[in-house]
Amino acid sequence: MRKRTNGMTLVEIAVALAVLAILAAAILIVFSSFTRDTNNVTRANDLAARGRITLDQIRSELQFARFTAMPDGGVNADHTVIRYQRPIATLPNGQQVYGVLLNNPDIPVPNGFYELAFVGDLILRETAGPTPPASAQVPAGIETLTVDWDLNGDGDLGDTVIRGRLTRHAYDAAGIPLAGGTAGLDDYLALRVRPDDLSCLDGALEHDGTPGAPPNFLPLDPLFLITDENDIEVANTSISTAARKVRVTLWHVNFDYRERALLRRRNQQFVKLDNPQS
Ligand SMILES: [Ca+2]
Ligand SMILES: [Ca+2]
Repeated sequence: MRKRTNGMTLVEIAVALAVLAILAAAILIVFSSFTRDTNNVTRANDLAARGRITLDQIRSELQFARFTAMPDGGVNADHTVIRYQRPIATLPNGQQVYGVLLNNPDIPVPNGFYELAFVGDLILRETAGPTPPASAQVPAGIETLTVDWDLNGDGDLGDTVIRGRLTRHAYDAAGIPLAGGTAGLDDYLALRVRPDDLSCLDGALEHDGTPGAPPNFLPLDPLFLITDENDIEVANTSISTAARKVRVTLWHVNFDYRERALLRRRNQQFVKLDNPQS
């Protein structure tokens, strides 16, 4: 019988190498899927953090806001724009003057007003999703990305989501935009085209569960909602002393690493109005 040497045969080495290669590949696969998952978690956390920062900014913006004593103060029809004034000076008799304060240097513009407005920059459309009409919130000519996967996780391909940004604009008393009065607040925001009214955008972005037609869609989840003490909506036509808070709901979105899913995060806050509405 041939005596076995202490070393490994060529075949044994080949087998060992093959096993090592398989192990390395397996580790790589596990690691890369772990990295992707971590990547998605990071992206989702970034969205939530973005929401908290923007809510803080909006709170300091709206805390002293007043909607009355100006034309069309309050929110627009689909709650994507909020128009308000802020106190800019106090008269000798103690009365507050409302309007706009332009920064750097501080230039008071009595009776001017601000708007926080959502404006879309990308239409994200599922294959059977509606095409919204052009509007102030969905400017004509912005890109449309049609996808054959479910953006909002409700099991159908019939939804359209508008991704966009939130910008603050300042106007003089006549409604003319003020130079230097525009400031970007946030981007990667998203609102869904309302199935019952394609010219309206709404934050009802999650799992509407309704492949069917309106009126069976999610309860409305608007961007800005003016409410009373009990969190009940105060309609624009009757903004008065009853208005106590602004409910702000932000949806942020980003693609996941495979670009086959939309990561979505919702942040909401009630901003208490410190100044009484008159
Ligand atoms: Ca869908
Ligand atoms: Ca749907």
